Amino acid sequence: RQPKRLADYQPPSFLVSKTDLSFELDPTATRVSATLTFQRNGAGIMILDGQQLKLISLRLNGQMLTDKDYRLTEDSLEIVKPGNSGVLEIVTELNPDQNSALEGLYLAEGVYCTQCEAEGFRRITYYPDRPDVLAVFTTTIIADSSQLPFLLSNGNKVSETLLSDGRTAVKWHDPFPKPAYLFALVAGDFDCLTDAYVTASGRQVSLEFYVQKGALSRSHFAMAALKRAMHWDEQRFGLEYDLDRYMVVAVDFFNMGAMENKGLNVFNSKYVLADDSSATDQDYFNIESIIGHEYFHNWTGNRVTCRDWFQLSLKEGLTVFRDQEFSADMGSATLNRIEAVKLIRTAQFAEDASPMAHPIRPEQVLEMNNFYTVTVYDKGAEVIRMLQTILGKTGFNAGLKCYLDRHDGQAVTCDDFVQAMQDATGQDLTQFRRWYSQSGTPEVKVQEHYDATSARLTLKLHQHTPVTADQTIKQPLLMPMRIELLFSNAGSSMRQLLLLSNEEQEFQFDGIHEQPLIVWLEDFSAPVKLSTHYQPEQLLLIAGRATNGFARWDAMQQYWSLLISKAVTGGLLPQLPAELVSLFKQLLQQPLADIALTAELLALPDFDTLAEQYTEIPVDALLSCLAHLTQQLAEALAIELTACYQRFDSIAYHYNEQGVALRALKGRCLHYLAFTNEGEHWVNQHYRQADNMTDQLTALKAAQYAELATSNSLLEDFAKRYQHNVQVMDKYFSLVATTPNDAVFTHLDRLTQHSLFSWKNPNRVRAVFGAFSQRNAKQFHRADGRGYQLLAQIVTKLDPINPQLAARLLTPLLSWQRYDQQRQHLLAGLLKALAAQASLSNDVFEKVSKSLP
Ligand code: DPP
Ligand code: ZN
Repeated sequence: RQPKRLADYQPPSFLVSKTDLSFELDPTATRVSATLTFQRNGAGIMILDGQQLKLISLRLNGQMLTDKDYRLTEDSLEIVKPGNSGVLEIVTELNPDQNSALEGLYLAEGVYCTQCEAEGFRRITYYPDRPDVLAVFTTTIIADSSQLPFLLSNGNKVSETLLSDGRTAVKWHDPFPKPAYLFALVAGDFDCLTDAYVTASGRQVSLEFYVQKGALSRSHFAMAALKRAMHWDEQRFGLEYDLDRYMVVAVDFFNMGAMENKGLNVFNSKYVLADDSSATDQDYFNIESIIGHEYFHNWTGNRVTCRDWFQLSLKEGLTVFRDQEFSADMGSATLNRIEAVKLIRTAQFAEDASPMAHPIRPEQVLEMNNFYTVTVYDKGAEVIRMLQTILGKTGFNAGLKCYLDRHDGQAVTCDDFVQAMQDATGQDLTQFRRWYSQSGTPEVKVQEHYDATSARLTLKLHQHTPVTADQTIKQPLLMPMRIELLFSNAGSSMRQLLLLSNEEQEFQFDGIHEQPLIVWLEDFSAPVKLSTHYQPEQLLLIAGRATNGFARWDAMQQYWSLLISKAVTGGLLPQLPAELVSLFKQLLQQPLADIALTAELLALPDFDTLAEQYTEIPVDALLSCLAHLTQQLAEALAIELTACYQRFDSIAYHYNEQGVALRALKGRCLHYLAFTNEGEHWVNQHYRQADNMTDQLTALKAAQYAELATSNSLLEDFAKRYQHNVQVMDKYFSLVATTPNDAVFTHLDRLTQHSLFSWKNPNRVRAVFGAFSQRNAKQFHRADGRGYQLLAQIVTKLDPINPQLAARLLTPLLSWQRYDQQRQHLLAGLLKALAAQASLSNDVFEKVSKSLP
């Protein structure tokens, strides 16, 4: 198996200017006729990609080709003498019903659906399936419209014809040239919610949401979110929608969250369907942000796309950044930043430390699906954010405009993007480009020296990026460090942006008349691990005083990390310091104006965040420390927690910033109250009084974490109540999978027998086994290896069904070197056994083989 390398990129030898497709839909024998108008673009043979296709016929310029005119392999078709230009007609046959990988064209629950990114189009027809071949697509779908009333594809609908055999032919035309990965086809029966949007320049756009029958009322929020996103992109970046129609289809069988196909987004139903009784605040948040994300791709991804898949972050990092900015404007910017940083500090730092470490622009890929990662997406977004910090919002906006003007209609590289930023602002970004090629988490050490006689403050910074599995040589990066100097006179402070570029660098401030307390890395201005020399009291001061909300939360996180690491090193359980208790009392008695921030300040770091601070993760010690601290906080603050909980009357459910904040604060109190003597009472009451899904889940989770006796009966009640709503049942599945004791294994077994469970549905599998392996540290990381064994079995079972899903689930097993000897031994054994299996998919093979020495 040969990986592809970025360094080997060659422009395509042939381009396709026009792609005409015709689909005759049939569950087991769909016929696809593709007519490609091609031109030579350089030297080289004509090789088309194709997988799992049955070739029916092939014509070149009207002439039937015979087997001496072409060469067919497992995954390609070579045309021996194509000439310099011409028309190639390819007829293939496929079996959508058998397609459980959910790539290419598949049939699930009566709906035909495609997923072509990254390399799924080659499962539809033979084609130069690479993002730098852009063609104008015309698509005809032929089907029995009594069974499939909606036949959808990209662009504008050209015609609908009733054929003599009773079938219907619907023709679509997309005027914007696009790579094959943005192609989409959907056929099925849906309820359709329609609305309209008028763009800033007056273009009328019809908005259409296609959802499962009966779910119309659950699509209103997503529709409203789409309109907000369209408006926001006009306001913030001056970007308008460009077609007459914007369609979103929600399907339950989907590997990803959603897909930005031109004019026809396909969404995982999880990220469209919502109402107050079934969706949590988090669900609403996710829907708005993903609706925004896919919409924003229309410019950053579709109008300007990637030259090759190594450049994936060009569109994903940028679009995640855009959706984060959108979410920040729609709700609490501080809370958004906290959530984004948590993800970096958990999953992304873990990826950097794993055998799958890669730069945001990977250099070598066996299976592209393995590179839709937190590094490419979320660290990618952090890199874009740093550009904005360095260039300022105005400079950044100008850079984005230059990039889009310059490259509209093209397939380009990350370098092209940075060049546009540089040209628009005049800022030399040569060193900054290293963020694209260098993997790993930089570590920054800071030292402060204050000299009272000269009133001079000297800050000394040192950066170092440890080697990663993929790369041994690391260079210094250009990183923006936002800081604040706090002076003793409350309210007096000074904020600065430092640009660190050398391995070691000093910054001097004169006229500083007292030694300030320094808040480092406001807003997490660079995705690094920072080591400071704070005393615990200083961190509490920062938590109380820093101007930046994120920095206050971060100081609390550092405070706990410090306390816990001392305990872990000493082999003891941490004791609650008195000053912490009094700070928490104060917060509970007088929550800040920002209630949402208060709720975050009262939270302990999660297991994954703590874990990333250790080379060898002390699983058991961390889990005991967290449980112990929770118990201690509950005991020490029972009165204040109760008062705070009762102080805010529950208001009727509404998804808005204030409602989210209040539920979060009450939820945080309940989380601790569950550990008090009256835990059962509080949890039961919270559950019974809830008029919304957020509060119900908060109660269920609190009961489960505190291992209250009521937990099981509440869960049963919940399952009964929502047995007909599969999106909610996924939440139930996940809850059961996070049972913190031995019983979880029997439960998991039972869940896979549940009538709603299907190994072919990624949402179900993720709800059960994703939750178990990623959110049940206690059982997953059992020292006897039972959790690991189970996951390895599941991966083995899933690989032939859906390799993309199997490879994703496998991730937690890869980092075997991060654990103690016993766990290392167990994990390595399982990985070796996996590697020894015949016929592993490329997806699983790539990850397993990288993880073994
Ligand atoms: N699911 C992916 C995304 O929108 C596909 N590009 O980020
Ligand atoms: Zn995306």
